Formats: sequence, C-alpha cells, structure tokens
Amino acid sequence: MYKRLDKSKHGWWESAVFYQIYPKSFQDTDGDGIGDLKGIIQHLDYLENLGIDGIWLSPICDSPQADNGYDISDYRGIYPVFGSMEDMEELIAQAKRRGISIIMDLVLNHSSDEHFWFQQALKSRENPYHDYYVWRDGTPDCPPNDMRACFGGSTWTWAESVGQWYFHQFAVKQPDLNWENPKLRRELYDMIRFWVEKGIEGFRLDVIDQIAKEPDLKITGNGPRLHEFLRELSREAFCEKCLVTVGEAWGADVERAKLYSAPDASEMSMVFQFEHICLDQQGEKWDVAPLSLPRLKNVFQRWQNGLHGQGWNSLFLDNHDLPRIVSRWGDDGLYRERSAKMLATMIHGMEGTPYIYQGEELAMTNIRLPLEEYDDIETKNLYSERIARGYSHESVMNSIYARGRDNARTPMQWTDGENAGFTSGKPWLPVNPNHAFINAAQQVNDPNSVYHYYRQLIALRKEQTAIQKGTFTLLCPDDERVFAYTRDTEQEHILVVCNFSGEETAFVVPEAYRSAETLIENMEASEGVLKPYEARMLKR
Ligand code: TEU
Repeated sequence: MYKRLDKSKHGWWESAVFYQIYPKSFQDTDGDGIGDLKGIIQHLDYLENLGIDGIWLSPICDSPQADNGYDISDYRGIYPVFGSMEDMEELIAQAKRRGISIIMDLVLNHSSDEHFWFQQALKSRENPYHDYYVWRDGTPDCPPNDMRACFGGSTWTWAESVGQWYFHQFAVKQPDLNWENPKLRRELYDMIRFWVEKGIEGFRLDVIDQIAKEPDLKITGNGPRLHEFLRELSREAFCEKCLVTVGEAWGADVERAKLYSAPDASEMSMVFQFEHICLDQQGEKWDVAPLSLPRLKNVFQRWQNGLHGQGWNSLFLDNHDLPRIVSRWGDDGLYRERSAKMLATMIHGMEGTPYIYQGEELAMTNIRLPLEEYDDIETKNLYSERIARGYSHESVMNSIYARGRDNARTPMQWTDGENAGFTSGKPWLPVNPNHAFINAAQQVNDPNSVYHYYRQLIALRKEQTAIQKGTFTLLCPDDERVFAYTRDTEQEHILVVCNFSGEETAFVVPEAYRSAETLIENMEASEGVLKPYEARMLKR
C-alpha cells in the first residue's frame, strides 16, 4: 500500500490525489434507488486500493433536491435519504482509518428557499433574517433588471409576502445569500467550524467567486469585495492551516488564481478553473465546437507556468457538471480504454492536485436518454427555453447528449449484474447499459485496466519529485495531434508524450530521452511514430 501523507503539514495536498463522489449515484444500500453514506463506507477499501488521499463529497446536507443537493435547507443536518449524522461520523472515522480525508462541498453563495432563514425572510422586511438574502423593491410586473439565471429565466423572482424581488443566480429555489451582511457571514463561519469539529479536513466551495455580487451593476463573478470576503472566510473559518480548500471559480484567470491560492494561505489552497473546459464551445456550452489542441496546450502552459511557485493548480477533466471526458475528448468506442489512459497521463503528469471523478478511473462514458428520463434542472430548463426559441428537438437533444450534466450522474458501474450493482431498487437515473463490459469488478481483476493505470499514475505522483514540483516546458506547441511536455528539477527529468488523436502520427523522442526509463505507458512503443491515443512518461 502507498505511503500515507503527513497531513499535519500545510500543503500536504500538493502530493495528494482526490476523488470526487456524487453520493446520489455512488452506491445504494437500502434499495430506494438512491446512493447513500453507507454505500460510500462499503467502497472505502476500493478507494484505498486506488491510492487516493481524500474524497470530495458533493453535498450531503439536507435539501429538497431541486438541484440535487446544491440547494441546502439545513447546513448542519444530513439529507435523510443519504443517511444520518451517525452515518456521516462513521464515514469520517472509517475514511480517516484508511488515511483518506473527507472534504465537504460547501454551498455558500445561495441556500434553498426551504431553508429556515429564507422562510423567515419571507415573513417581513423587518424580520432579522430578511437581510440574509438579496432583495429589491419594485412591482410584480417589472424585475429590477434583465439579468438571466444560470438555469434559465430571470435572476429575479417576486415574493408577494414582502412585495419585493429576490435575487438568485441559479434556480428560483436557490436564493442568493447576502454576503454584505456580517451576521450572515458569521453564521456560515460557525457552520464551517461545526464540520471541522466533526473531523472534516477540507472544503470544496461552490461558485465561490460569485459571492461578492453587485446585482445593480449586473456583477455576479469577481465582485469588488470578493478577496476581502475570502480572506475573512480563511481567517475566521479555515483557521487550521492544514485544511485543504478548493474553490469553484468559473471566472478565474491566472492572475486571480495567484490570489486565490497564494502560498501564505490567505484565501484558499487552490481553485477549479475552467479555461480548458470552455475551449470546445461557441459561446454557451451547449453549442459544441471542435477542440483545438494547440489552444488547449497553450491554456495548460499558462496555468502551469503562471502558478509555479506562486500558487497551486487543481487538475481535472471530469466532475458532476461535465460530460465524461473519454466521450468528450477521447474515443468512447474502439479506443475507449487507450484514450482514457492517454487523457489521464496528460493531466496526471502536471503540477497540481488531481481530482478523479467517480467512474473516470473506469473510463465510464456519456449516455443518451429519452428526453423524459433526464433529471437535471439545467437540462430540462434548457430544452424548454431552446424549443421556445425555435430550435429543433434533434438539435437540442444533440446538445444534451454532448453536454448535459446527467452524463456524469448515471450510477457508478460496480458489476456487470443488475443495475451494475448500484441498487436493488429502481435507480433514480438509468444505469448505462455498457456496465456489461465497463465495471469496477472486472477492472480490479485486470492489471491492464484503466483502474490499475490510474493506480500507477497516483503512485507516480507520490514517488516522483519532478511530477510534484518540477518546472513545466511545453514541446511542439503548434502540433495538432501531439501533446508533449517535460517536467524538470535539478536532478530529475520527465517527458510526458500523448497522441491526443485517433490517427497515427510521427513523433521522434528527443535525443536526451533515447535511453530513458519508461515510468508508464498505455501501449508498446513504436520507433518514430505514436499510434492513436498512445501515451507514456519517460524519465532520465
Ligand atoms: O456549478 C456552477 C455552475 O455554474 C455550473 O452549474 C455551470 O453553470 C454548468 O453546470 C456548466 O456545466 C455549481 C455546482 O457544481 C453545480 O452542480 C450547481 O448546480 C451550481 O453550482 C449551483 O449550486
């Protein structure tokens, strides 16, 4: 088993690998068709065997599930369908016993409209909780401005009980919290301390760059007080400097990320930035565009070099909001396993903390469902909006197949048996039929599986200083098929080379690496060429 990290030191996460679990789709143990905390406990050995150091849990707090838990109605209570507080305490303890930290998903930008605070706020403008939210006077026929919400419609909803509009960047049932109110901020900091006391060792911060909103100026991301709030949050809530914190920041660029992930721990440990994720779209994510590999390489080069020694990168290609990367940038047909290993090699050779999304280590793929079987509020609102704007059913469905968030939310594929071993009941979202040949049971027993390839990559990160700390140098920046870079320290030198395409392509290994050691490869090397989706790491 891998050596465990010393988590008593600030920065332990810089040689860690994290695994994201979407609890609803991970493992059901009581037959209701919905994943639960006991199901996660059941698979801790699988995760320990993979070699990960921490689990990012998508929200498990109580919620009416309008947005699958990103609409929290009780920040200190567990969504009963997932289990009890005792189950959560058991998960924390069992994970810790295996050297695995639990990182909670904190949704601090908004709450559920069923939260006690919002229910109080609706009672009157004088209610002490009214100012926990963002209100504007007006008349029911004229919203304060024409801002649009991320899930469609206006960002404003009229509340008759107080004769005002309230602001919500996401669903109507997700009213934005008012961070201008110090009392609200104090409530959130106290809540975070409650979870730290329970043994939580880190937090993922949902849309954290949207908390300093200025609706009258139509500012939602990167508001003027953002870094002031983040520094207070860090001081007041993340006081242990060994807590790992990762902020979701769709509006981040390298300069901002230097502040977010400053080595002095003044804000957070790192952020999820999405510049690489947004390259293969024209405007909205639903309008798919071809990926330019030179542009992708340029993005990674800027982030690797920009944060080296000045901040810290997260490294990811998948999460619960994104289509499965092997379907998006790999080949989920003939070259599924090889392309999945190539994509993993590309991202795990870089400097930063990698995040593996549940099923990514199996090369799980996207799914195509009949419209009525989709669950995601974002997808359903998109369909209605685009059909109303005259888009054809087929064009909207193609956007959903390519970019819908349910692609990532189909149940984890444990076996080739009924419901992929996810549930004995009716799964809340259909299981991908390809679990017949894409499942954990088969791969754990196959040393050449994608699962074992990820185990090797995770181990390499812990063994290779050049992967942890080396400089990043991009090679052949304009090549449309080959993604190659080196990682260098004084003593160690690693070459990462990936054929990002389904075509055979010429590639001559640099002279210096002619007699290098092969750290990992997804297939036998051939002289002077890279086969479709061929990848390797060489060390000299
Ligand atoms: O996502 C933020 C967000 O903007 C994404 O929803 C994005 O708009 C879209 O999904 C791109 O694919 C976070 C959570 O990750 C997401 O699951 C929540 O729905 C959202 O915030 C609201 O809490």
